[in-house]
Amino acid sequence: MSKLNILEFPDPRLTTVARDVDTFDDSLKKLVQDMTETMYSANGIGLAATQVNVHKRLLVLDVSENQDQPRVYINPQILDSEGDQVHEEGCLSVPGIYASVSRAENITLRAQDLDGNSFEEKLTGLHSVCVQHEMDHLIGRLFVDYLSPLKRNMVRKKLEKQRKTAAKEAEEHLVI
Ligand code: GNR
Ligand code: NI
Repeated sequence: MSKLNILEFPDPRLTTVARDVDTFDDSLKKLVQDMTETMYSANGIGLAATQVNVHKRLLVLDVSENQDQPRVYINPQILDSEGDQVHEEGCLSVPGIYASVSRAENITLRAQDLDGNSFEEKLTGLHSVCVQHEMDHLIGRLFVDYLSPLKRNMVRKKLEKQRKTAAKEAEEHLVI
């Protein structure tokens, strides 16, 4: 298993639209294992392939309390959605930024598993939020795209500042 690098906003590669997975082989299993390890190690509850610069339609998540129920959804499709919910969201590609986003409350999802078998699930609450957040990544969309351009610019500036501070600290450590 290996940990993968997570792309960060405003990296243009995060705007790539992913393509369907059509080969269910060992390299797909390895990718899912690596994505799951990357998600756990970053303390995330979900990860889309787009975030690790793989532009295929798949996502992993684990919304269980003990972080011991990893799930994978390949070629996910929302068949039906109803209701609304507002949830505070964060994103491993937009570190340290949180904002309320309105999404469907319940979704009926069709996806494939690692062997290519199709299944359907009805999802609610955080599970539903997380799948919708990840599916947005697969079409090149981030939760900050729901904010006003002004707020999105503030996010960009804050991340730039965080990166500069981190780089400066790394340099100082080197000098000392
Ligand atoms: O770790 C994550 N937490 C989270 C919280 C609320 C709504 C969505 C998420 S997904 C996010 C991980 C991530 O960036 N997935 O793409
Ligand atoms: Ni995200």
